[in-house]
Amino acid sequence: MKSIVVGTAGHIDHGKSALVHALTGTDPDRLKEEKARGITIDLGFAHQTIDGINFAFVDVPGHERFVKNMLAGVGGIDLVVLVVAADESVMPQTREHFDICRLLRVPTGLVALTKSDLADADTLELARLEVRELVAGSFLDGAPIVPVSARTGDGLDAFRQALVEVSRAVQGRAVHGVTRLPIDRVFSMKGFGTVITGTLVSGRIAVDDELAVAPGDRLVKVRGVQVHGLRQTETVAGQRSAVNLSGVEVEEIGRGQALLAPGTFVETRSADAIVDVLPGARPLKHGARVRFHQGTAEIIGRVALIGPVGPDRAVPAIAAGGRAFVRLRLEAPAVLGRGDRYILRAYSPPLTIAGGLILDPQPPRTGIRSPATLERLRRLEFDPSVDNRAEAELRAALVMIEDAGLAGLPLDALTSRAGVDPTSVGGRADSLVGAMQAVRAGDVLVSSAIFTRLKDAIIKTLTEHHRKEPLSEGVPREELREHLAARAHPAVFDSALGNLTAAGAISVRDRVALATHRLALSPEEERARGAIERAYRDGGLKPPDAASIAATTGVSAAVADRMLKLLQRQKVLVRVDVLLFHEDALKQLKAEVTALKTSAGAAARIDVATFKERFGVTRKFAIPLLEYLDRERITRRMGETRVVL
Ligand SMILES: Nc1nc2c(ncn2[C@@H]2O[C@H](COP(=O)(O)OP(=O)(O)O)[C@@H](O)[C@H]2O)c(=O)[nH]1
Ligand SMILES: [Mg+2]
Repeated sequence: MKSIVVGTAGHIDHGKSALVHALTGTDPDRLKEEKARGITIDLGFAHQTIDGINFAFVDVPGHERFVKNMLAGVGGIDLVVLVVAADESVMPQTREHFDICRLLRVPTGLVALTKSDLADADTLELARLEVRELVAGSFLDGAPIVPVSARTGDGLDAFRQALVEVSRAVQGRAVHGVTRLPIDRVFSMKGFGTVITGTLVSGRIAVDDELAVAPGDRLVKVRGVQVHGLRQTETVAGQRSAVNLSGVEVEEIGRGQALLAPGTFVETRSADAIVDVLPGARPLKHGARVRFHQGTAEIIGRVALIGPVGPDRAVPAIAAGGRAFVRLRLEAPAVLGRGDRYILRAYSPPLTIAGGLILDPQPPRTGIRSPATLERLRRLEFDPSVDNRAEAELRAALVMIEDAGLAGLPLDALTSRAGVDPTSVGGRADSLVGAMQAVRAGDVLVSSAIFTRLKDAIIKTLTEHHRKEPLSEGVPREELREHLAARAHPAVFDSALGNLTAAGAISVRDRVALATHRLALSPEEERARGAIERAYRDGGLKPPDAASIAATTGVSAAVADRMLKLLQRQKVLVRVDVLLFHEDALKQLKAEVTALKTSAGAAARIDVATFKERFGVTRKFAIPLLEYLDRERITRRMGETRVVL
C-alpha cells in the first residue's frame, strides 16, 4: 500500500489541527498545554487510510514562536496542505510556512480554504484570489484550492478526493538508500522502553537491526517497529515510523538526532552549500549568525560567503532573492549528506531568511576567497530535481577524489560525502576507473592525473639517483615512499610501483631501480664480481671463507669487500650466521629437505648426523644451515632431531 506523509502549513488558528482531526478522527493536539490553550505548540500526528492510500499527517504549529517545531515536522513530508482560513485569508505565517516549503522543495500539495462556514461567497472568492497570487509560479501553482469546513463537514469529501488526486504524483522514496530517520520525538513506553518516531526518509529499518544515533554515534538495536499504530517486522522509506530501541535511555537522545545505518554519515561542523535568500529578506551578510535547520535539527552557526571580495575589499552581501555559494560553520556537529535541503533563520528575531542545498558535507579546509574554491563549487553544483543522478554523483566524486590527493578517497566516502547509495558505490567506482578518471588502490580511489604524477615522479627520482650514484642498485623502497608519497595511502604507493613494474619500467626489491639500470662497474670490479659469485656457486653448501676470498680469487681486498657487499645487496649471496652462501645453494637445499617429506611422509625427520652425511658437510656448516632451515620454516627443532614441516 502506498504511504504518503502529509504536512500541514499555515497561520495560527486557521484550522490546521481541526482539519486533521476531521479527516482522521484523531486530535493532533496531544499535549495538556495545547488542549488548555487551544493552540498547537509541538508537532502532532495522526493517520488515516483514504482510497487505499496510507496517509500520515504531521500537524505543525502555526504560531511564529514555534516555527522551529514546524521546521522539524516538514523535513520529511511528501505533500503539504497549505491551510488558509477563508475568513482571514493569507497571513504572515501562511507566507513563512509557504516559503519554507518552497525552499525545502516539498514536491507537491494543495490548499485548504478552511472555515468556509464563516465566509460568504465573496469573502471566499477573495481568499481564493489571494492564495492564487501567493502560489503563482510555485510548486502549488494550479494546485487544487478546496473550501472546507471542519465544523459542518462541508467540502471534506471534495478535499479527500483532491488529496488522493494530488498523491498520485508523489514519487516513492529511496528504499535502497542509506537508512536515515531524523528523530522528531522520543518517549518511554511502559514495558518497551525507549521509542523514537520520525519519517524514514531513506532505506529500511527491521527488527534486530543495529543502528547508530548521531550526532553522538551511539549504537542501538531495534527491538520493534510500528507503522500507523501496527507492529511490523520492518518499515521502509516514506513511512512515518515508531522504533523501539534498546541500548539507549530516553534522556540520552532527542529531536535533532537521526537514526542511521552505522558508518554511513560522518558528523560535521561545516558544509559547503548553495543558498537562496528569500525575496522579502534582508541581504545575507558574510559572517551572519543564523539558525541552521536540517532534518529535525536546529543548530546555531555562521554563514561564510564564498567568492572574491569587492573593490572596496568588503565581502558583498547576498541580496534579497539572490543565490550564492556559502560555507556553513556550525557550533555543534550535524549529520549532513550531499543533496540535503536546509533552512536558515536569522538568529534574532528568528525569521526565515534563506534555504538551500548541501553540496559537500565535509569540505576541505580551503580558503573561501580563492578562485579555485569557487571553481570547485561550480563543479559540485547540481539540481536534484533536474540533473541525472548518476552523472551528478560521478562529478562530485571526482572533485572529492581530487581533493583527497594521494591519500585517496575511501570508497565509504562516496556515500557519506558524495551521496552515493551504498549499493551503487561499486558501480560508481567502476565508472570512474573505466573512464580513466580515477585509479582504484585497495579501498581508496585516486585521481588518475595525480596517480600519473606520482609515477612520473618515481621515474624522475630514480633516473636522478642512478645518474648521481651509478654504483647504487636503487633507492630503498621506504625512502622513496617517504620522499614522494609520505601522505599517500600505502595501497596507492604500492599500486604505483606495481603499475610501473608491470609496464617493465622499474624493478622493485628492497630497493627500487629503473629496469634499464645496470651497475657501472669497472672492468676489475666486473671480473671480481664474476669470480666471487662463481666461487660461492661452486662451493655450494661448503662455501669459501669471506676473509680469504680476495686471495683465492686474486683481486684486491678492497674490491673483494665491495663486491661481497654488492652481491649481498643483490641477494645473490645470503648471510647465514657468520657464513655466506650462494642463493642457489640455499634454494636447492630447501627443495631437497622439503622433498624428504614426499618420500618419508608425515614422519620425515632429520638430525645433525644424517644431515651431515646426506649433504656431505661438517658440523661447522650443518648447525647454521639447520638453524637457517628452522627460521625459514622448512624444519622445526624437536629436541635432538628436526621435523620437516
Ligand atoms: N467555524 C469554524 N471554526 C473552525 C473551523 N476549523 C477550526 N475552527 C476553529 O478555529 C480555531 C483554531 O483551529 P485550529 O484547528 O486549532 O487551528 P490551527 O492553529 O491552524 O491548528 C478553533 O477554535 C477551532 O474550533 C471551521 O471549519 N469552522
Ligand atoms: Mg494547530
